[in-house]
Amino acid sequence: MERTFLAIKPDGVQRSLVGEIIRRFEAKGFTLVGMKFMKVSRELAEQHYGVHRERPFFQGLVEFITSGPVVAMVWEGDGVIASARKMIGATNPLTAEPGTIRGDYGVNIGRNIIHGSDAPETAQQEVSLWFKEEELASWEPSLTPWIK
Ligand code: FUP
Repeated sequence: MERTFLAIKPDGVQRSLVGEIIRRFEAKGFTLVGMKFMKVSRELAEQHYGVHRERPFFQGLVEFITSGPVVAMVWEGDGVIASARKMIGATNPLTAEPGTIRGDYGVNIGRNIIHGSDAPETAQQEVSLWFKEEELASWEPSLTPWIK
């Protein structure tokens, strides 16, 4: 079953959007298989955003993601990687459609509330960067016959 990595960033936590965000993915029919509330180390932040290392916003991004606790999660479901990206919306909240998380709650590109893996390879890398295998639990929700 496909899995993706999602993280509610420090601004999402500070703005009390944790419940609302989890609610959306639960209501959609995806299954939560791992979750932790944690402060991100500089090392983890630099690894996670490694592709942006040379970009001008990199230092600010690392400062931001390490500035307060985040909610790191793994979600499972058919097409969950692309579907979660749609539910999250465009990187820049100004262009994110209403109805998406960033479109509904985001204002600034540097404070865009949530991260979601953008492709199968990055999903796999990010899940194993943030979680140990024993921190993930596969289970079958009783809704299964209705949505799968
Ligand atoms: P996304 O996959 O939508 O989270 O976006 P990217 O991987 O392209 O960017 C990662 C993060 O870098 C974004 F969430 C916000 C930040 N960023 C900026 O601050 N400025 C930019 O111009 C682009 C990205």
